[in-house]
Parts: sequence; structure tokens; C-alpha cells
Amino acid sequence: MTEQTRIPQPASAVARAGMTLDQYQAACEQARRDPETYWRGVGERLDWIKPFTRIKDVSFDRADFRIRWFEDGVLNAAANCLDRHQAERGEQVAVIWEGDDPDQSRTLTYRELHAETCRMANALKDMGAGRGDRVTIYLPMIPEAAVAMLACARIGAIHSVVFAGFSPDSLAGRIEDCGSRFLITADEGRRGGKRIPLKANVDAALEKAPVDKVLLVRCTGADVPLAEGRDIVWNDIRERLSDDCPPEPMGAEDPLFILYTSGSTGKPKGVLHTTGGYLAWASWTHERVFDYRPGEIYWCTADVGWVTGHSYIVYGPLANGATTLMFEGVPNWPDHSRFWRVIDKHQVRIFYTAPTAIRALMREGEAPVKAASRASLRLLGTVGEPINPEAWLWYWRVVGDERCPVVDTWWQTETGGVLISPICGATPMKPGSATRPLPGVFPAIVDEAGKPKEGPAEGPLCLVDSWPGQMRTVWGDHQRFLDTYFSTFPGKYFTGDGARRDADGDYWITGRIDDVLNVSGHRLGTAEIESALVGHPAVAEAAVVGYPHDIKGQGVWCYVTLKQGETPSDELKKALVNEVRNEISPIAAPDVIQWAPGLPKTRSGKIMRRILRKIAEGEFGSLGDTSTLADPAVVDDLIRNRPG
Ligand code: 6R9
Repeated sequence: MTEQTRIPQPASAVARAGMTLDQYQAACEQARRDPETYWRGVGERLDWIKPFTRIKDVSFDRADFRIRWFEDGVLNAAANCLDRHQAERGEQVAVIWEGDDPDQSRTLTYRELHAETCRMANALKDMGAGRGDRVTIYLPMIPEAAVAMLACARIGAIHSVVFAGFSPDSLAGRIEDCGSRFLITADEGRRGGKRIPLKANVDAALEKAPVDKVLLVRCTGADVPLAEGRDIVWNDIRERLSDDCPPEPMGAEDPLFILYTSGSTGKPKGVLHTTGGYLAWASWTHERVFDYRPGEIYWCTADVGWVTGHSYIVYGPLANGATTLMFEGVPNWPDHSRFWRVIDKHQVRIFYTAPTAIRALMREGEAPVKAASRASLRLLGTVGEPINPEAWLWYWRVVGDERCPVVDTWWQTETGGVLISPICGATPMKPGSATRPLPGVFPAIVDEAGKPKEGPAEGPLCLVDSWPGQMRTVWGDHQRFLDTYFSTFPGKYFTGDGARRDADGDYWITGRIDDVLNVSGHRLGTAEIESALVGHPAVAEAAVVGYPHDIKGQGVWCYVTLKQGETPSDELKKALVNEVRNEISPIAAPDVIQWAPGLPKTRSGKIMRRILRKIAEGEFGSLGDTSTLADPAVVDDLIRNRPG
């Protein structure tokens, strides 16, 4: 497999393309030459209560910083996802829910989803929530998760969805950070035949970060304690609530949601997205990248707790009148054919998943895939981490039978929607490359001084101009927003990723170049894991790095220095793994713990992570410049005692 391996779009995709290669190039040209007209078109795809007249008002300069899109327009995101479809497709299925248990599924039409959303919006109002209030959502993958998000949007409340796999501590931190007084949760979740005690987690979290009201959705029916005056059971009040709730008129720049994500330092930050630009971008990209036509059955396997679930299970698809599938389960339960059987069962046309799932299923061979016909499929997508060409080709050959284009979509929580990706039916594909920026997206690969490099190049990936889906701030800490994204290369948005651009102008994302890990497509900050480890009484110091992992993409390698008098043991290792699972989430669990009598530091006391990464990778020959090490013996010890 060389870089020249170019795979043309299959003829069937080209024949139906809503945007041809020529049209893509023309749109790129227009976005460059006449951005007003181009972006007006993107904004006008939404239903506005009061149309916008201003389009873009952006400056990335520190002195004069602002990001505003369609600023004087007024709209409601829920009305765009629900009300405007009622006349034309009220009886069309909006959400297909496929349970963890293969015998369970449910559907909601656009009419039903509208009614449920209004009811929950009224429940939130009765609880005292309104415009600008933060509502935390801690739900499993059930239709009520989408209903809860849309209900918040309907009344102008800002939702903060917390992935149901996060621990009580993580949940408490997120409730506290945004000052949320309302929470929507369930009794329990289900995944791979197991139960997840969500209400118990909530009760533990609320001891640290209390809220006024909890709305509890019955999911498994488990008997859970209810706090008098605080907890309200949705299923008990639902029937009595009106299914009419007028959508709150929101300014385009009013917040829609906060979503916490890991950065290279400190606690996770609350990424803030606003109403008009975010929704326009989620909707536009969903239609263009997947060449989506209303009514097609579309499945994104992400969890609504991540940005992919926000933009490509809920907002993008529903704004476009899609039938969006929500899956409660996991790819390998009850067996490794689950994904492919669900595709046959619901006649899925478009399937969007993560490289880590593809790699895990690839290991099981072709038989579980071939157990299903997959005849309904016309497009495959991936997101979350770089996809290795081998996994790409397996996806293309085995899952898609070389008939479905593969779109490798690069984007981030911060970007709101896809920025670099092939366009279905238009862009020639290359296994492992996210290919080209979407029209209106201006990436740059920069040198150390922040100057864009020309032609084929490799280096830090920046964006030189804004797009409507860009995050607007870090909740409660605008300075952190500026420092994180706009200070490394002043005047440009720095993504934290490295990339290479080949001679054809195609982009290859090489991965994070900051201290962010990407484990099975989940973003984790090394600082968060280190802080959990040093929370254990035996630990003096810890340094965490990522290393290549066959399935997860990256694994978590922890160097741990114990306090004087503590002895390393397997029990202690287990205790430390548990510490991280409980403090953050099982997804952050260390893969390797290496006892480190000392950590490599500069004379000024800075841990030299570059060296630790090389040791974890097993590349002792290329440690680079070690002349600034305070104590070189430390490195020899770590190499000698490297596990595995
Ligand atoms: C949407 C999402 C963002 C980070 C991003 C990058 C990595 C995502 C990718 C990809 C290579 C792709 N990433 N998609 N890397 N190719 N197609 O995943 O958001 O959770 O914020 O993660 O994920 O490193 O910076 P988020």
C-alpha cells in the first residue's frame, strides 16, 4: 500500500452524487472568492424565526478576538429538528432504537418525537428550568437521550451530556463546573448483557455536587431509591404533560450545549457550542459528506455522550429529516455479527463507526460479517482516530464488498462537525487519508513560527479561518480557550493534531502531538490519569504516556514512583488500575503500570515525556537529545525494567 493507491468512488455513488467532484471544487472556489454567498447558503438551510442578515464576524487576533456566525438571526434548534418536518414527514420514523437485547427495538416517528420532546420540555419547565440554565444529561443510549437534548434546546436550556460510562467523580466535576441545577438520568443502563447502575452513580455524585431536581427515566425498571422532593419519575408524569410546548426563540449565538472533553492539561474543559452556526454545520456536513437523502436509514454507532453522537446521531440527521438509528449495545455481543445483523434487520444504508471497532471485528475474521447480507448498505464512514490502511481496506473489501465508498472523517469536539473528509460520490479515496478539507475549511500545516508550509509537508495542523460549527469558548474560562487554541500559533486555531499533506494535496492525520491520548477513539488527558494515580496514598509521582496498541489505537502506559517505604506489588497495581477506573472511567484504565524509581526530568524539573513515550514504544535507539536530563541513570533503569 503506497500513498499513490487511489481508489475511485464507486460508479453507483458517483451516479447519485448530490455534489460531484466538479461541484466540490466549485464550492471550494466560491468559499474562497465569495465567502458571503457561500456561507449564506449554508445558513439558509435552517428555518429561522428571524432571518440573519449578518453572516460572519470573526477575528482570531488576541486583541480583537471574536467568532460570530449569523449573529442577528433567531431560531430554535429543536424546531429545526422536529417542527419543520411535521407536515412533510410526520409519520416517517425519526429514531429507530435497537436495544442491547437483540429482541428489543422501538421506533419513534417525527410526530411522536415532537410530542415526547414537548412533554419533556414541559417537565423541565415544571422543575424550574429555563433559558440559559444548564441541564446535565446522564443517560444510556435510549431514545429519551435524544428527547432530553431536544427538550433542553426547545426551552433554551443548555445541555451538558455526560457519557454514562463516566464515574460518579467525573459526573460530579462536570455538574459543578457548569453549575448545573438539573439532571436527567435513568435507573440503570444496559450494555453487552450487563447492567450499569446509573442512579447509584448519580446519588454518589450528588453528594459532592448537589442539584435541585432529578428527572429519572425508567429503563430497566430496577428498584432505585428516590429522594423526596428532588427526584421525579418521568414515566409517572409523562402522560399528564402537554405535548405542546412553543419553541423558545434563540439568538444564533446563544449557547446550545456544553460538552466536556479532555485537554493536554488540567481538568476536562466545557466546550461551548452555539445554536445557529453549530446546527447549520452539523446539518450541512451530514448531508454533504454522506450524500444524505431524507428518509434514508442511517446509523452512527457512537454514544450520545460524545460529540459524534451530538452531531451525527441527533442534530445533523434530525435537522435533515433522517431516520437515525440509536444502538444501546456493543459490537461483540451476543456475538461478533451484531453490527451486520442490525444493518440487515433495519435496512441500514449508511453506517458510521470508529476504527477501533473495525480493528476489533477484523480480528474475528470474515465469517461473522458474511453471516449478514449487508445488501442495504451504500456508504461506510469512520471517525475518532486515524484509521490504518489495513483496517480501511478490510472495511472497504469485507464489509462494503468494494461497492460502498469509505469516508474517513476528521474532526473534533471543538469543531462541531466534520472538517476534512472525502465527499461521498465525489472525492477519490486513499486508505488511511482523510483526504480534502470541506469547502470553506482552510487547514494549514505550519512550521515552528506558525507559517503555513506550501506543497507536500508535515507538521502541526491548524485552521487559518473559522467555520460556523467552531466552538465559541470554554465554559467559564475564556482565557483557557484562547490559551489552548490560539496562543501556540497566534492568529490560527491549533488543533493539537499533527498531519501530513501529500503531493496530491490529501491530508493524513498522524495523531495528537499534545498530551492527549486517543484510546479506542476516546479522548483522555494524561494529566487527568496522572492526577487519579497520585490520588492513591502510596503514589509519589506518576507520568502517563500513550503507546501503540493493536486494537485500541493507543494504550495507556503509566510510570509510577512510589512513596518512600511503599513496596511494588501486583495488588498495588490492581489498586491503581481501580483508582483510575473509579476516578475517571473504565475507558481510562491503565494497560501497563511500570514502577519507576525515578522519572526522567530536566534540570528545571520538567518530566521529559518524549523519552517516556520512546521507552513505552520500545524504541530505545531513538531517545533523541538526552543532554538536558538531570539524571541519565533514571532512563537506563526504566529501559532495563521495562515490562513486556
Ligand atoms: C470527532 C471526535 C478528536 C481527536 C482529533 C484527532 C482524532 C478524530 C479522526 C481523528 C484521524 C480521523 N480524530 N477523527 N484522527 N483521523 N478521521 O472524535 O472528537 O473526541 O474530540 O476527538 O480525535 O486526534 O483531534 P474528539
